[in-house]
Amino acid sequence: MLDVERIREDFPILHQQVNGRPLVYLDNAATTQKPRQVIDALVRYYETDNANIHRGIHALAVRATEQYEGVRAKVAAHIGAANPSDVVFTRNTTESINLVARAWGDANLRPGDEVVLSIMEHHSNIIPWQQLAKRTGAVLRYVDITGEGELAIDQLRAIIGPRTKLVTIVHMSNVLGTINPVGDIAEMAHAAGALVLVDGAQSAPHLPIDVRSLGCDFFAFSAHKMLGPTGVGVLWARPGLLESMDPFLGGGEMISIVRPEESTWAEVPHKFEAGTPNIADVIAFGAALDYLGGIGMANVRRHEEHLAGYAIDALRSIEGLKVHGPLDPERRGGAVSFSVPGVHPHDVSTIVDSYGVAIRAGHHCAQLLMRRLQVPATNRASLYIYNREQEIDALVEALHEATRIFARADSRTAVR
Ligand code: 7TS
Repeated sequence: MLDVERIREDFPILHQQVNGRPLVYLDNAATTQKPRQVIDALVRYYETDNANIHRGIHALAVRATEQYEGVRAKVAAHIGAANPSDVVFTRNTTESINLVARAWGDANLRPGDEVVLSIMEHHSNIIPWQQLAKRTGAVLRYVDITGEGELAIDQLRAIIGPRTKLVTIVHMSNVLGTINPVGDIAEMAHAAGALVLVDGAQSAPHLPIDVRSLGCDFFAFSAHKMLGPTGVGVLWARPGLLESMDPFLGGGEMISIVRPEESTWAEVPHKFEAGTPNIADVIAFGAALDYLGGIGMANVRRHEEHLAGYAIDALRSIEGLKVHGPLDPERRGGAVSFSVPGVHPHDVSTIVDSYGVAIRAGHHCAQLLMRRLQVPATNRASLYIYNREQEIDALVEALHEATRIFARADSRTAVR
């Protein structure tokens, strides 16, 4: 088990009162808080090493370049990738997916080709494919979920066929918490000659990841959901794939030789990192990876599995409350969406906020899933390494208060 109290000492932001109560931060699926080590790395870089990278041969440029490239190697190690050169830094998961849609999709899809995705995808794994379909005449095929909020795997098996060129699937749902069997999905897709993109925005922060055993072709995630700064994303591609793709953006840093009419490209991954990258935040992301590595991702997972089970049981003790997604913590992560009967999700969040508890209300950028669940929005509590059982208790106490307030309001309306 994690020493949560010890971990909490590293997060300055957690030690504050909100609305007169200790802050309970349960919006980690949106973004996580940053430990002092990450904040210090940012400050240290700007105070001692700031320079542009991959150019200039002065000492600061060399130090900045070494640190930036060192983080690429750390990312590769963190996700079990064989080569740092298969890791591209982007701005976020969204940009990583758009990069694949443009640089791979435009060159490889023809009218009638199929892209298979699920209705539990985040908009960032839907919209780029809709745009690609418009450009190329490709067709999107959606896989449904089961009543338990798991991927309808038999339907997926039936949909994948000779026209399938890409299966693009979320590893862990940001709404349902569902963990999808991406290893099995990759086998099915590859048997049909299709590639597989895994949206790892919610899995990379919470599960041990080994891209080689997952068997996928692309893996995308964001630093800010795993203790790192905003503005840094990762796209990993299977060895050889990036070489076969044309660049997404053109400009400085990504070229080899520039001629008036035509130019040649730099080696991968630099071919995909046009312009000055987010040097400082990439370097600080390295401190986040060190931090998670120090804890161990298996320990992160164990902690969250326990806490998710605790949260689901505690939430379900509220009469009529519905938890969406799998109830078994072994089959899911710590993003727990729920609906409180008779209270709009935004009202729930506002009341809970008055207790110092930060949760999210809304469609969570998953409107297709909301429609399938037949709800306009949900509330969502999402967990991380610094959360404790007593914070779940604070949430549940605040939810009881929300239901009491709305029950009173209802009875007043009924009298009138
Ligand atoms: N994919 C999934 C599964 C996500 O949860 C998110 C962000 C993204 C992609 C996009 O990540 P970005 O870093 O490019 O924005 N999810 C959420 C969320 O659930 N609440 O706020 C952001």
